[in-house]
Amino acid sequence: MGRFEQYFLMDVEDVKQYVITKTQFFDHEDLTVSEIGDGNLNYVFRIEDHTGKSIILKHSGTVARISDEFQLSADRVIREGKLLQIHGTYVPQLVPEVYLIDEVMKCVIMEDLKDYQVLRTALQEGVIVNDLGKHLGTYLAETLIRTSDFVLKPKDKKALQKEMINPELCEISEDLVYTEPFYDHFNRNEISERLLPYVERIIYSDETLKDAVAKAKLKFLNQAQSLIHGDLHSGSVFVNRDALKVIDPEFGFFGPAGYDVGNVLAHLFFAYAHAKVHGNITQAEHIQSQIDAVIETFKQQAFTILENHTHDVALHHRSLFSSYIREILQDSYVICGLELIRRIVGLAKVSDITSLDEVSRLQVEVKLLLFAKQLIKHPEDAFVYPSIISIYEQLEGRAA
Ligand code: SR1
Ligand code: MG
Repeated sequence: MGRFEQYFLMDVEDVKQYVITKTQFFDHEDLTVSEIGDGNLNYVFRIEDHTGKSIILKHSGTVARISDEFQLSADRVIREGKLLQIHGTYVPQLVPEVYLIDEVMKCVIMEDLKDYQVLRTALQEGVIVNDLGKHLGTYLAETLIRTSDFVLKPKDKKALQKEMINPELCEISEDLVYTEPFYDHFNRNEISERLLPYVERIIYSDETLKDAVAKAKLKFLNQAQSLIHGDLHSGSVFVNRDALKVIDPEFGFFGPAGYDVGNVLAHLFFAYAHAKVHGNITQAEHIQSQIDAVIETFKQQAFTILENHTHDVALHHRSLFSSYIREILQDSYVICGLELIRRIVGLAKVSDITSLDEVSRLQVEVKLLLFAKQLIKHPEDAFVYPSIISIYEQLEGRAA
């Protein structure tokens, strides 16, 4: 049996040999390989030759990098590669090109986004990303509506659902997003001493909030609306001044469409709060306008796709299209609240918040918790304001 015909966890040297042995991307063997992954689960290698030509190889182990409490099948990277290809058929300009999927070695080779940077970093550095909201809104509308029952034929959708079933990674989200931030039953929450009394008052002791979270969790468990990305935070988005690519859909499965929209909104809120603390008003206004643009673009493009591509005459009703989009947005506001809370209370934080000084961090965390709670309990309120930011800003003075 050849060297790469049975799975093992590859290191930098193995990856170099793998690329030389199994692919023909490079004309020679003088390659530099570096591990550049900073995610919680996988390994990401950049392979480059002396001319600057490069590719990315993403590789899964059977244990998550963040903690060996998470034992996972290495097949997740295969699903991720396939999902990138599926979403790529709808929005080729918004995802990296996949060159190879190796089901044995559990790796995917894809386009290197060398000229891009992580959205979270870009927004913290004050970069103005042109059409950020428009690109994200397009990605959301195209991927979520085109994989819904309106556009996919029933048998095709069910076949894809079977292929994309993702119980292990769904369980991580079920626990880390919907349960632990509210009950801490695995003792994995990470809360500073200063924040703890607020979490106890605002989150742990609010039974009405937990009722609303229970309803949202049930939707995550049983609502197979669309083939979602499943982890669409600003570390899963690469940008330069004019373009955007979404990576890392390994948490993807057929779930509630609002899950992706809500994640995008939550992480733009983290960026907004970060910019405000640093007094970068231009950046805060840029982010606010992009939040509004995500929602507007999603609404408009979702409607256009529904109107032009709904195959089932029994579903082709404009009033249904409008109510369907509204329902997705309402779910998105709930998810936005859930994502804000889990990143403040639970495991897996975001640097927009952890990089702040202690006093500002506490103020922002409390304000975001109050905002998140309002979104979860009263998502319909978000339709009343011209911008969802108004709800957050109205909480000024109620924080810490
Ligand atoms: C155990 S993984 C922790 C988190 O990292 C991923 O990006 C997902 O958001 C997951 O919940
Ligand atoms: Mg990820």
